[in-house]
Amino acid sequence: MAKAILLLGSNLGDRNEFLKNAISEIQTNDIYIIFKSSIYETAPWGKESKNGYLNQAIMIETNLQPQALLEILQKIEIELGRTRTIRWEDRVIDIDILLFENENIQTKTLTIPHPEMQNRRFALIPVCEIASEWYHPVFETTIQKLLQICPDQGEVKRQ
Ligand code: A4P
Ligand code: MG
Repeated sequence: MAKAILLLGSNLGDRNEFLKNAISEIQTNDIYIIFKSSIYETAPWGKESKNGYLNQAIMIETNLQPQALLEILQKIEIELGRTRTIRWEDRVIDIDILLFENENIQTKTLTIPHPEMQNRRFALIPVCEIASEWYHPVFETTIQKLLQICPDQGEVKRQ
């Protein structure tokens, strides 16, 4: 089985409930959860919004290939009520694949490692809690090191 790191985010509605429901849906789809980070209150990144985010990282194990995993995660987003409109728009649930083993993937639908993770404290801090020594295959260093050198100043507080 392959290990991967996912990042969950919500900034609309009952945010804790959306994270909880996303995790239980993920578990019913042949995806096994090994570690869950704490839930973090994070300042909106990239687009002005009055709604703060909750973010949580999970480490999973799965027999699925990355593209199949993405499709299942997108199905779960839709089941939970996600509608896609504008990029970075407020959302009830977003599930991104940050890392998949030490794979480097670039297709039309999938970029792994996630191309922005190194620029986002809201991603690096939760991941660091559960996988600080995970080796980033593009930057060839650990998540902990990426957090140390990350210039982002966005607020990230454990809930
Ligand atoms: N896609 C490519 N690579 C991946 C990947 N590794 N994981 C494609 C997931 N999806 C990937 O995503 C758009 C397309 O990205 C998908 O169709 C998929 O094929 P989306 O979820 O539909 O749209 P989006 O999330 O609005 O866009 P994007 O660019 O993925 O935004 P991000 O990077 O997810 O950022 N601030 C805080 N504090 N916390 C947040 O969680 N999230 C965002 C959204 C902005 N600001 C935030 C947060
Ligand atoms: Mg997304």
